[in-house]
Amino acid sequence: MKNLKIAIQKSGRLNEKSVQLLKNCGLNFENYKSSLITTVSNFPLEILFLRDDDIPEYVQDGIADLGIVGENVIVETEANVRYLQRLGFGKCSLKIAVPSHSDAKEPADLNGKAIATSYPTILKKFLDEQSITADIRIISGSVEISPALELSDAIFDIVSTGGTLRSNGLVPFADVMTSEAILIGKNGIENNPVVCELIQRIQSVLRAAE
Ligand code: PRT
Ligand code: ZN
Repeated sequence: MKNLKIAIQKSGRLNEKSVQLLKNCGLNFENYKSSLITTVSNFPLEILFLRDDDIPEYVQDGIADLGIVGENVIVETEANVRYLQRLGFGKCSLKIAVPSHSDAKEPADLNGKAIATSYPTILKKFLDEQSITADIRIISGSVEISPALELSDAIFDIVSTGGTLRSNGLVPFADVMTSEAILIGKNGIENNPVVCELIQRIQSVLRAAE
């Protein structure tokens, strides 16, 4: 039988904890920074190292059977995948924030404002639900600087400690979603015995850490 493939982040905030989780499940593999794929020597699994943004679609399309990625990325890409297990790391929230001097007081005050974000799909859905019409400006990085540059009136981004908001003179305005790393799988893969075994091992690692 062909080995299953799991996609994890190549580098970035989720890489180390994803690697650690798989090692704690007893999987032996080389973790070279330069490799894009590695084989687990004692379990029928290969590990693909990818940009996190690509993981949901790779799993949806079956290029990978499983993936570990932030829920925010799954929701943003609107990929059709199964949530198999919440993993308890990579926790953050996605918030709208405004400059501390802003006169915006409630969500409706965002009508007609420009909001900078790297997560346009999640933001649009929130604004639609609140019947707000705002101008969504898609920026790929350093979103927090855009109000100071007068590129936007507000931002929508990931917040964890809030330090980046504060150092850019921004204050939280609306909580849109919370996120953590999730084990996802392509539809139907949850019945595969190798996947069931991996999920059981992950659950015992998570329980032991409680
Ligand atoms: O290269 P690649 O595309 O794979 O990675 P990336 O640069 O897109 O993502 P990366 O590694 O930054 O984050 C991966 C995932 O970690 C995100 O999709 C989230 O699910 C999760 N996560 C958890 C975070 C944070 N916490 C976080 N704090 N992602 C980003 N941040 C950013 C935040 O946007 C802010 O700009 O960190 C900055 C500091 O946050 P504060 O509030 O602690 O100051
Ligand atoms: Zn990314």
